[in-house]
Amino acid sequence: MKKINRKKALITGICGQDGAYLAQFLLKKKYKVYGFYRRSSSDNTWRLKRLKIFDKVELLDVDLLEFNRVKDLILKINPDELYNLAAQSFVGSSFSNPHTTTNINSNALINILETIRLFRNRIKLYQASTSEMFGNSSKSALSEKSIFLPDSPYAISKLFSHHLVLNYRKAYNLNFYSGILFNHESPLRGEEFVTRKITKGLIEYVNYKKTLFLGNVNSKRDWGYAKEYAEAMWRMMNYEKSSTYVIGTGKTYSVKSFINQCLKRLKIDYIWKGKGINTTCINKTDGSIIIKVDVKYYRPSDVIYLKANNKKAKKELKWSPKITMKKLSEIMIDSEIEFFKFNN
Ligand code: NDP
Ligand code: GDR
Repeated sequence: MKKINRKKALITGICGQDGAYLAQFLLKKKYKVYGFYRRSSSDNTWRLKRLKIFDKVELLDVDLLEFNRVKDLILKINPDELYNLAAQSFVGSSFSNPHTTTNINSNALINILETIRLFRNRIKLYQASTSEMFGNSSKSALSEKSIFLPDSPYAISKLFSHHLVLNYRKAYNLNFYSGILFNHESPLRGEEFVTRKITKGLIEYVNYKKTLFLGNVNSKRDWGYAKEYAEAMWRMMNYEKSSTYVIGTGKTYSVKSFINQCLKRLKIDYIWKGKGINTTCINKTDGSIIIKVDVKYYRPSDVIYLKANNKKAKKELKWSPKITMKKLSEIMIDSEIEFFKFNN
């Protein structure tokens, strides 16, 4: 029988939201999938299990700051495509943990870049860049040519890595890609990010009448569906030449609008009262407080408006998102209800 040569992909941060969806997508494309993850005493592989792919990927426990281990494993696996997704990805936490954020988001990347440059320069690399790099630079739709004005240790660490990838691509003629992804969410989103915090919090409100506390509900984000963004990463890596792409929906909504859609899905009649730190969302039927703003969740500095210009990705990658923010809120609320039933 003829032996089929499966393409090999290596994903750092495979246990995160994007890592799990990307692994699922690549397995469907018949790739052999390897993942670097960090060993933990509590289970951090739940997303792979929920997607039923835990036993289909090869997991390797790696400290990404250990050059020799990173190098040896990359050489041994010899992947066709390497997706660097591992990160301390929570913007809020980067203010209190700037060292950790910089170590994993910036310094660890150097081990990968040097390994490819020195030993395996045919490996394609995808770097997970972010719309946070734009900061509050403009209220226009942001493209690959827009100005960067990072406003958090997280955004700064990611901008350093973005520039490093561009520098290695140019200086050493390497197949390096940078995806500037705008916010993308799903039922697999970490619970501290605002969309998931809202869907989980509202289900707790429905079941226990527990009030949900949030920060600035007027921030606007360009929210897409993570599953569609995993495909964009792959399309990028398989485009004819290495480049940088903005990936987003081109629409922006406030945190409050996302909440409103969730409340509609839950058929709760509500009213917003007050402004700024005095904002509350009240249940019109029984007067209970559904949401209350708490200054504790405000950031020392925050990006207040982000909207993508995705024309380049649409034209060159033929990538176009289909899931709207309304649909996304429905997917997340419905999944949260199921998840709650399953666990209670
Ligand atoms: P997650 O936070 O869900 O996943 C990040 C992964 O990195 C987790 O598996 C985490 O491990 C791992 N990680 C964190 N610190 C370390 C460390 N010290 N050593 C090894 N692994 C570590 O993020 P997403 O999946 O949402 O995002 C993927 C990438 O894309 C990130 O780089 C993020 O910054 C970037 N990005 C994300 C966007 C989004 O909207 N989701 C938008 C733009 C960019 P563990 O599971 O153990 O915590
Ligand atoms: P973000 O996502 O910072 O955009 O980074 P997050 O969901 O944390 O915040 C979005 C906006 O909501 C406001 N907000 C709150 N945020 C959180 N987490 N918790 C709250 O209680 C709350 N209340 C209001 C925030 O202030 C902010 O304005 C995400 C991450 O995935 C990054 O890794 C990625 O690079 C960017 O998206 C694009």
